[in-house]
Amino acid sequence: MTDDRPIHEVDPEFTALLTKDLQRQNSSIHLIASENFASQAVMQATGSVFTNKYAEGYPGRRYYEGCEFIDQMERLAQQRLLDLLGGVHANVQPHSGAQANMAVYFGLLEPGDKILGMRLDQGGHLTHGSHVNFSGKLYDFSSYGIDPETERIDMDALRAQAIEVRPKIVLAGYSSYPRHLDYEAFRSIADEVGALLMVDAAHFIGLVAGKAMPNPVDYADIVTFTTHKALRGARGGAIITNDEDLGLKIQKGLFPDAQGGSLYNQIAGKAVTFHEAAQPEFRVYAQQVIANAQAMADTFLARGVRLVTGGTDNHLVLVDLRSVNEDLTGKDAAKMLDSVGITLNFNAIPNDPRPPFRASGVRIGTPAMTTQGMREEEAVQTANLMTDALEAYGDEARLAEIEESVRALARRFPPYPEGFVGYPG
Ligand code: DSN
Repeated sequence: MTDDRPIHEVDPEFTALLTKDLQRQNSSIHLIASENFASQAVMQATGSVFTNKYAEGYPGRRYYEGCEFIDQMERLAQQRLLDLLGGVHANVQPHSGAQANMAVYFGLLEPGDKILGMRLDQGGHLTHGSHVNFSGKLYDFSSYGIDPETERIDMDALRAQAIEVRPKIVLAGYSSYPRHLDYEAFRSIADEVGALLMVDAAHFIGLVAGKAMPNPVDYADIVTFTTHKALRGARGGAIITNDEDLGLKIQKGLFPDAQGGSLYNQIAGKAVTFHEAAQPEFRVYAQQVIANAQAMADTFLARGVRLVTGGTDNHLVLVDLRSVNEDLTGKDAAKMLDSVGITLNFNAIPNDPRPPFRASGVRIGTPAMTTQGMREEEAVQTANLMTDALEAYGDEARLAEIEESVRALARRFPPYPEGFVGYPG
């Protein structure tokens, strides 16, 4: 028999930390662009008995017995994902977005092959060829950035670069670029140089699922993403391909090349995530995420704060802090904002004169605050409070006043007012 006592009886030391983080989540305004709050149902699935099973392999072809229901559950997750986003082949096993990207590279390329992706410090991602990451160490990445004037991806320059480099994969996608991607141009560039088009949609796939953004599955050969950002689900990754053969190669790139046994509790959570994202309410949510980002952007601009690209089309706003205080680094600003109840991360701005660990910007994302229940009115309030705090940097008395207002606002919008399933808080 398993121990069926509640967690606070079994492990009070752990439970004290859990309680503190629940309180932290319930008492702040959350603006980390890659975070969200999973539902009770998703957490029930991730905390379920599916955590107990080994099932290496894929449905119908396992290295362990006892996989009858795991197979059905994984197939359910795959089918729900294809129904939600389109495509031909779905893989729901990646532990993370990084593992999803690794599986694509492992499955389709040889070490040393060429990929063209967006530079990390211009808005890309670690796994898009950063020299500190396996991607940059194993593959021959060339990087594109944004035009210094427009701060947008210059598709003509990208085309010229692709013609020169002749990569096997053209990789689109970002972790801090606040604008739509021109999928038609990406597609035609990939076709022109005989490359596959891969889109890493981790940040925005939830907005695609909610029909608030164009769908990269309509254009790309391969789409990778995470399931816990704007998609608001269980933590993990997934891959969709538009070709069965590509899907099978990538499937092998994941298992056995990159991963062993998958996290079946997380795959269970993904199955529930895809179900939730298919509901009409999720469309309302996705629209609201973008409306909130635009309301925040407009407020910052009205207060004289410079934003990279001058605004946003998606869930992201990238603030150039130098327009508020020339001496304030991203790191110091993020720490101060967290102390007054606004949680976000510092971020390099394009061509940042500061090193990445100090940076000159902060990145704002609206998926989590929208799940908290905030709408445009609160987004405007939040942007004003944030600007007040940045302007008051160093003035502790004023910051204490601002914190009171932030906490009062946050208290009206706790993500888990009743605690969460199996643990009342
Ligand atoms: N670490 C994620 C982000 O914050 O954008 C991407 O993997």
